[in-house]
Amino acid sequence: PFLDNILKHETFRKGEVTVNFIKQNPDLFNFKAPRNRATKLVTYLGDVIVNGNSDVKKLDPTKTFVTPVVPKFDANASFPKGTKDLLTELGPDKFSQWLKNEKKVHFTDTTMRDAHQSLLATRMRTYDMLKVAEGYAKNNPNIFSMEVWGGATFDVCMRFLQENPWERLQLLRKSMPNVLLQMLIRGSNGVGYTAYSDNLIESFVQQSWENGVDIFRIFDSLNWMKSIAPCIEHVRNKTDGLAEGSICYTNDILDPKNKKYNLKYFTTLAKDIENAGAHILAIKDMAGLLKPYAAFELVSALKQEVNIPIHLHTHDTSSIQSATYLKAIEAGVDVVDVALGGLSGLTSQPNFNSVAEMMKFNERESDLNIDSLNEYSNYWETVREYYYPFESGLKAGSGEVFKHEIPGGQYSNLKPQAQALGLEDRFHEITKMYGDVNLLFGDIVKVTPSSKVVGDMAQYLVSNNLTVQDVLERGDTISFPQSVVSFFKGDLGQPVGGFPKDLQKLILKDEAPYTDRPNAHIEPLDIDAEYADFKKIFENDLSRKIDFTDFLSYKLYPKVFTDAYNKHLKYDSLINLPTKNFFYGMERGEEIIVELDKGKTLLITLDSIGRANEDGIVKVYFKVNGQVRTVQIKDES
Ligand code: 3PY
Ligand code: ZN
Repeated sequence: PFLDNILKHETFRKGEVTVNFIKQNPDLFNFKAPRNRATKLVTYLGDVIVNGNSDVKKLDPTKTFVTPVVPKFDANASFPKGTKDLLTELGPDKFSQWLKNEKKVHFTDTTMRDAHQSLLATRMRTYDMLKVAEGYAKNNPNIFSMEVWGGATFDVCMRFLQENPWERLQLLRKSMPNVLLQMLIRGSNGVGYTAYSDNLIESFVQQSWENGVDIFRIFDSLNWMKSIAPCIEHVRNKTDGLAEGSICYTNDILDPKNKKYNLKYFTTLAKDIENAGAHILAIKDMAGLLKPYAAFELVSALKQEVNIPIHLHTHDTSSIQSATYLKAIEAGVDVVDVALGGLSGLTSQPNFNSVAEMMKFNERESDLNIDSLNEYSNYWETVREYYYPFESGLKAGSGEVFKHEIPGGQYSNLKPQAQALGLEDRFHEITKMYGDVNLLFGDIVKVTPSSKVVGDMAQYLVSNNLTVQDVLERGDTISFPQSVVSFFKGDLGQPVGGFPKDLQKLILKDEAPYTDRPNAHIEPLDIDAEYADFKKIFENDLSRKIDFTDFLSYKLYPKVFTDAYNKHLKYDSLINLPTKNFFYGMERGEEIIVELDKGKTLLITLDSIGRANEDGIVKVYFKVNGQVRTVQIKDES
């Protein structure tokens, strides 16, 4: 590579080389390690063939897969105008007014974010999204927005899928330039589980916008305005995108015994969000607790109280949430969140295809191509099979959600977590305990990350055969999970009505709690200095260019980023590897095509797998574009 750099250097090519040429051109030393991507790719495949993908915990050897059918679209046609074009034309404030004045009901498609987060533990790969993104945006340009980023996807992308979340965003942006792209951001907790310094979140918001996000759905896991408002401000100050502030719905506004989370509470919070500068108000019903008649009351009241459009999000865990949409639409809600049929229902969003049918011939019907939506639903139904190890196992709607109030996204993760703790047969004890812990904590808003605290505590109590009563009676002798201690200290902010004081004492022991913003206890980031240090460590080894977005990934998830980086060094990018092969390797004789870059394609065949030698090394024989490649893999079994 050094010689290569010399030969390519402008001075050299002009024939102007002097004796000081090398000394004067330190950039000659900027070369990357040879990419050798094919070898790295077959090393990955060899690893999975011999040892399996460590993320796949249960394999069904009888499982067969059908190739998904990608609905047709014209690759050469230009993109029809959509909401993104309108935002560019109007700017965020006028766009918000436009939306409020629309008569028809609009739809956000969550298939590429919340749907798989809530059904498949967030494992959906960019590969499967990109197959349909362009066609979907061309065939269905009247969709209000595509939720494609944020929430748990950021973490899972790196942690389990060996992907770069920013690359996913950039690629989806390119494939869907006409439709608004939406993300979910946890206020001061960003896309993490704890508070970060304000300037880190500000930078994150700005980069998210620059890389493709248009709508920022902002919430706080305790509905704390002090965490929501700064994030709305970042969107207003640093982007030309839309700030969508959320009220997280919990409990039941129609329950006369519910004195805390009643209609007044939600309308006051909504007003605060509007006053903080939000362009859209979201009702974020993360657990699917907003029942139809309550939705009518809530949306009607909010329509009176606030002047910005209202966007409703729910999860269909109970299976009655399309009725909630019907009543919300009757009350004038502006946008609802839905997922394409194949990835809808249960802990995911209500079924887009069916809700679109529900609205047919109604005065608020939207201009949708339902036949096309059905084709895409079929695509996702087939793709979903690749992800079978990540299914939650929930087979039918559950009315119990109104008791335990577990968010959809958490529900699909709770079972594997219980399994990992050897508590699979006590799953319903955990869900019941979750409800008990919520009451013990004073009935809090439960959504990431506060929901994780409740989940951790519930699992802890069940696995140690403790009850809520035990906590109250002898909590001073119990050492609680770290997340619980941190929560009671104030690290996630302040819950509605404050912490139960006696319990807080039992849990914190001698530690003192605080009540101001967690960010006040975090030093602002010295971005320039830290970015420079980061580059020194990470810059030159990867085949791709490391940039500022990587720095943000690192600051949010230092260990996860570093692990993903090291895996990238070993395997290079796996983004173009088909999902079946990513999770399950290859079968003998199987041939696959992997497009490394535009126009650079590998035809890979698995010829044979040797036996482990006495050191446990297995030789795996591939053909890559006709040439034999052998990799040696350590059998870890
Ligand atoms: C997330 O924060 O990831 C959520 O989806 C919360 O509902
Ligand atoms: Zn959700």
